[in-house]
Amino acid sequence: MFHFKKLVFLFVVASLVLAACGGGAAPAEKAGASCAPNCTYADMVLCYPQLGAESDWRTANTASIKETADQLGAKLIFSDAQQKQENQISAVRACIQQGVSVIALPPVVEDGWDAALTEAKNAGIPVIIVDRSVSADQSLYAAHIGSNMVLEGERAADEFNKMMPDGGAVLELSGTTGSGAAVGRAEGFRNKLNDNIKILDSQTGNFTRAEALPVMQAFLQKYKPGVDFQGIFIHNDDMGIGAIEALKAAGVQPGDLFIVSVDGTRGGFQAMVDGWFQADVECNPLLGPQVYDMALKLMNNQTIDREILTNETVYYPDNAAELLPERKY
Ligand code: GYE
Repeated sequence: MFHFKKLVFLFVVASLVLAACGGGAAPAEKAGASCAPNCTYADMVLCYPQLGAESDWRTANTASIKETADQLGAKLIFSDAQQKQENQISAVRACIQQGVSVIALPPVVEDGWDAALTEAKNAGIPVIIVDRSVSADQSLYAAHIGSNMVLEGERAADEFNKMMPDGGAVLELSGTTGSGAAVGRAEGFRNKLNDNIKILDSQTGNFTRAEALPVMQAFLQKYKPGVDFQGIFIHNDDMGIGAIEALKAAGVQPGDLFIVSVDGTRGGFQAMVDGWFQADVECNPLLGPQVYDMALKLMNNQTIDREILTNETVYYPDNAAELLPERKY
């Protein structure tokens, strides 16, 4: 009898200790939202701290997120960080304060997210990383939805390998320094580019037309097209359009250089129709439906895939004119 009482006492003490420890565990592991397992889109407040409005890709991404919220009847808290990480971090913190259901974060750069992601986790708000990746530990966010940027860079390299079998030199006009998109594309490009093709120079144009133009002008001051370099790998169509302006002004004709870009926007298709781009590697911005679908699953504590990669292809000039009118972005 005495032993039994002692055992019961020990059991109660042990349970209390366990309960206390459990209470200290990350609240993100609690079972979804309070409406779970029956949450609907009407219960959802989704936070989308957009990174900026730097390109046509981004404009299409924003439209997709907004339109999908309207279609599904979800509430959206949207902001534009103007390509500044500190603005994005403030927007994440404001959403945590407001107690949103889910944060879907397209990070401008890969590093520097640990504090904000930890705060969201401690507040029990799941975070979906959208579009570009983060370098933070996987335990700090629920999942990633976006493109395989390394594969995009590899696809661009394949095009140069086909067009320049005897080798030569190319320039690289790269995206925002430290962004998952630029890091991945640069890495993939170097993985696959034939040894006989040299990367003569690489500079960032921050994914914008306005910044790509002077970078291309500076390249043209230093290197002679067709002599010092035969091709340009451009990390997005907007920078491609900026670069074309500089090339035109320098008297370069469409087809004088091999140019491969990324995104597959209408502007990119037009550049193929006009003979400037020989290929455009697709990167699809229309991620709204997948983001909300996953957000609802997280609210309802359903299992999700940690990594959802978009299925993409490469577009060529031969049918660019035919496809252009159907392009959604
Ligand atoms: O390629 C570019 C945009 O992160 C995939 O960002 C995105 C890139 C896209 O500015 O146009």
